Order: sequence, then C-alpha cells, then structure tokens
Amino acid sequence: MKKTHIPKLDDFLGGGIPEGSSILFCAVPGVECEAFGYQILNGIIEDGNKGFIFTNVAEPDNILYEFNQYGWNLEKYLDEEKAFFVDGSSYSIGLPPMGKYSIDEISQIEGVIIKAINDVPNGVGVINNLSTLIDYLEEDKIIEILNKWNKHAKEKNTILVYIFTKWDYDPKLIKDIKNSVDCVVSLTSIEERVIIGQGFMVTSASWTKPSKNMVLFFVLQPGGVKIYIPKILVTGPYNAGKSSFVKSISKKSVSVERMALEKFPTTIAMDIGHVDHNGFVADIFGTPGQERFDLMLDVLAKESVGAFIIVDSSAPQTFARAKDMINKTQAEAIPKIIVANKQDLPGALPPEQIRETMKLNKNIPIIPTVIKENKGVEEALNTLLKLLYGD
Ligand SMILES: Nc1nc2c(ncn2[C@@H]2O[C@H](COP(=O)(O)OP(=O)(O)OP(=O)(O)O)[C@@H](O)[C@H]2O)c(=O)[nH]1
Ligand SMILES: [Mg+2]
Repeated sequence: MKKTHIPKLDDFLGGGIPEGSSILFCAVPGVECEAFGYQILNGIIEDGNKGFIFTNVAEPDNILYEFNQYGWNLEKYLDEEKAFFVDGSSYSIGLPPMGKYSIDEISQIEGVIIKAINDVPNGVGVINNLSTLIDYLEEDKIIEILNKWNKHAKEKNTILVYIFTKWDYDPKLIKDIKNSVDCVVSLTSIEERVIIGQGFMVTSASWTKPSKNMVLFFVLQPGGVKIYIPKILVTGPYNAGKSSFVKSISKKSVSVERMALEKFPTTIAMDIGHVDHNGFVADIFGTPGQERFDLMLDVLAKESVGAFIIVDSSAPQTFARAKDMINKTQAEAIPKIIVANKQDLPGALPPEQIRETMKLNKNIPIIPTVIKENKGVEEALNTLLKLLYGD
C-alpha cells in the first residue's frame, strides 16, 4: 500500500493504493482535478519513491510553477533524479522538449509511457491528462493502450494515476475507461441553489468497498487538496470563552465586539474564524452569548454541520442556558461536543459532573479546556472532526 496523501481518501481506500494499481480521477468539467495527481506524485516521492509526470496540457515549466504554488518542490526532485517529465506538450506549440522523455507525435505515446513506467518501479506515474489523449486517439486504441499500460505497471509495481475530465464523450467509452482501471474517484461540483463547492467520492475500487459519502474539498495554494467543512458553530452562554475559542483554533479571526460595562469585550454580532488543521479547512462561526442577541442564533446556526458548545465549568448556574442554546440552534440534530472551559478556575466541575448536571447523553463528548492557555483546544477540534468524518 502507498498513501495518496489526499486527506480522507486514504481512509476511504482502506489505507491507500496497493502497489501496481491504477486510479482514475474522473472530474466533471469545471472541477479542479490536477491537484489530486500532483499531490499524490509529491507525497509518494516524499516517501522515498520515484515518479514521473506525463503532460499534454501544459508545458513542464508551467507544471513546475503550479507545484510551487501548492508549496511542493518538484524541481528539487528533478535535480535529484527522483522525478522526471514525459513531455507531450512542447512539440505541439513548437517549443524544444523538456524532460527525460518527450514525444513529437501522438503515435509514440504508447511506447514512451512504457519506458517511463520501467524507470519508476514501485513508484508512481501521473498521466495529465487522459482527456487530451482521447481527443487525439481512436476510441478503441485508447482502451487498448490503457490496458497495456496498466498491465505493465502491475508487473513493475508502479501506481498509475490518470487525470480525466469527463467532457461530452460517448458513455460507452467512459464505461470502458472506468473498467480498465482498479479504482475510480469521482469529482463533482455540489450545488444547492448556488455552487457551494466541489466534492469527491470513491465510486469503485478493486481492493476495498466504495465510499457511501461525498466529501467536500477545496484546493489551496499553498496546501493542495483539503477537506472543506462549510460551517462549524461555536455557541454557549455569556462569557464562557466562545470568542477566545474561535481565536485559538483559527489562524485569523474577526470578532464584532463591544465593551460590556465599559470594561470587558463582549460579542454583539459574531465571531468568524477559519481553521486549517490535519488536512481539513473549516469556516467557524461564533454566536454572542447574551440573550438579547438571540435572534442572531437562528441565522448563524443555519446550515451548520457541527457545533462546539462552550461552557464555563465553574458556573453551573449557566448550564440551563447552555441547554437552551443547544435547542435554539438545532444543535440537537448535528454532531456536537461540549467544551468544558475554565478548568483552571476554583470550583470548576469535571466533565462527568457536567454531564450529570446538564443531563447529557453519554455519546456527547465533553472535553475539558483552559482556552486562554490553549489547553485542550486541539483535542476539542480533533474530537469534533472525528465525529464529523470518522477516524
Ligand atoms: N480563567 C479563564 N478565563 C478564560 C478562559 N477562557 C477565556 N477566559 C476569559 O473569559 C472571558 C470571556 O471570554 P470570551 O472569549 O470573550 O467569551 P465569550 O463566550 O465570547 O463571551 P460573550 O461573547 O460575551 O458571550 C475573557 O476575559 C477571557 O479571557 C479560561 O480557560 N480560563
Ligand atoms: Mg464572544
């Protein structure tokens, strides 16, 4: 098995891709799919293997630039001879070829890729992309070539990654292409009134069960493919530490606050933060705690996929309010955890006592924290991510 280094995908695939297997990233037009190939190539080389990238969409220089944008140094791998290009694009625009192998007409492609596979045993080859090849080759020929490459790659234990945009092709051709590989990952856009994002799911794999769910993703520069969580809610009673929590888990955050009693900042509209953690990115929305702003709760809670309920563990008189906020935000129905904050204060109740006092179901995790010292914050974050996306 080799890891794909795409967050969640390795879990869906039962750990990664077996050596010698082929994987097809099949995208609807408009969805970014190159990053998946680049990320796998970069990761597998980083793990100590060799790899090549065939390109017929952009010249090698452009690909190098794109790798840089993602924060990956392909140039270094080229210098160290851990990676090489198969240049299938320069000839078409009259540029000198760049890379270990190149073609100057399409009929050479079959043999050149076989040579490239020979040079990266136990490694990886990325075909970027299959759609452009199809445009130049006969339909029967393309299936014949794919079968040859995949068979050869199997003998050499080389993983082949195909990048494919599903233009308006004959459905039979698409079916044959999918049947010629070991695994298909479908990439689509997800729409709900407006396009809200892009998603991927494993639709077939010869070594494991396909996934049931589509996950949203985002391609970041730098960073590459990340799992995207559109909305996580942070709520809880007045002064519990919600704004501090949003600040603590975010790289950047904004709070709309005003001095309460001209002394302490209190949230009057909301906190907005953005988390980038363990391959996940998420937008975080914090509510005000005071009851007079409760009309905000409804608005902020809409379309949340998970929630942190922050409580001041030393203020059990606020627990009823916390339960009330859970109800008001519909957090009843979504995965949530209780953040038992201010564990540093005298009289702070331990998690199990909070569970008892609040009469909380056993399956709701309660994580003790001292947010102002960043204690327990990461555990709280990991716990909710786990609830949302499994292990
Ligand atoms: N002792 C202690 N104080 C904390 C901790 N976390 C936050 N605080 C303090 O609690 C106060 C309230 O924190 P905020 O983050 O503004 O709380 P909030 O829930 O956003 O408050 P509202 O928006 O007004 O409802 C601040 O003075 C924080 O410094 C903690 O772990 N321990
Ligand atoms: Mg606040």
